[in-house]
Amino acid sequence: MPFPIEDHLRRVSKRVDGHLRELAAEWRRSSPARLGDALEYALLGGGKRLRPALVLATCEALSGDAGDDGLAMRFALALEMIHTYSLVHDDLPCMDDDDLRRGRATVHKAFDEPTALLVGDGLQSLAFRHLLAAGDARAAPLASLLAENAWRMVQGQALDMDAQGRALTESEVLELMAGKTGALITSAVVGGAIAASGSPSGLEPVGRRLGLAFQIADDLLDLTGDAATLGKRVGKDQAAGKATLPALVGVDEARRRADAACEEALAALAPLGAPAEALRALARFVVTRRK
Ligand code: GRG
Repeated sequence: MPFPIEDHLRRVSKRVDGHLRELAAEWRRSSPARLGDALEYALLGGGKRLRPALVLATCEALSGDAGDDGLAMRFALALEMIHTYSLVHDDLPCMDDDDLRRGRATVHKAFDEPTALLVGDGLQSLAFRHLLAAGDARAAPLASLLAENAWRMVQGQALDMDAQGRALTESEVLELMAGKTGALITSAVVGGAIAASGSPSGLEPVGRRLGLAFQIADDLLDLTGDAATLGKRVGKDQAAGKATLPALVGVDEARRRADAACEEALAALAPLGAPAEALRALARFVVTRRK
């Protein structure tokens, strides 16, 4: 029987949303009202919660504690806060200038630009504060992992901005993708492993393959998906002349590479057996998703 990935993601989202709702309520009590409202709006605006799901499934695959009170959940929430900050900042007029995210107004449209900037800044601090409050020796290596990969994401974004209006080579595009999107996806898998066993457990290449597959799938959705399902504008990479893998090698070859990256990840996960079932289903979801 196929793994019920949609149900699984719904269950993870419900757990993650519950924790984020509680945290947002706590921050609202101690923040200026507009900032508190905007933090809550940004964090609870839907989203697939794919990164938290990857953290928890990796932890489970290695027989770690993926429960609500465990370190893996704490890391999953911190990672989702960093991901949310990156989306809020990326949507700003000085970056991608988007009005729509997760099917509703972006934070700077629903509030204002300075508030959106502060939401992103605040989420960076709050992510590390939440993770380091764990009182667990593994929180420090997890914080280092998150800091390193959030920095790699910023570098990837800078490469993307430098590339506007100029042709990139394939290796430059791959480097950009590995930073902008791959870094946080890789940290989800590695973080889940560290929370479970104290070490990356050889799963970093799996994270990198999934990061690559995710970004190619995202670029393909931008070309072939529809705005109503995706909850964001489509066709904007092409309109902006952005260097993406599908633009460089064509849609069919890009699809083939995403599938190959997914297959490589699945092969590496095969020895983990039944406990890695959810993680393997998430790997497949990365390339089959419609949003
Ligand atoms: C501003 C420092 C800084 C970085 C921005 C996130 C990012 C880097 C750029 C966003 C542009 C973009 C759409 C990249 C493609 C990959 C990506 C991060 C897609 C959104 O992630 P999903 O699909 O989003 O997991 P949800 O809404 O489901 O959480």
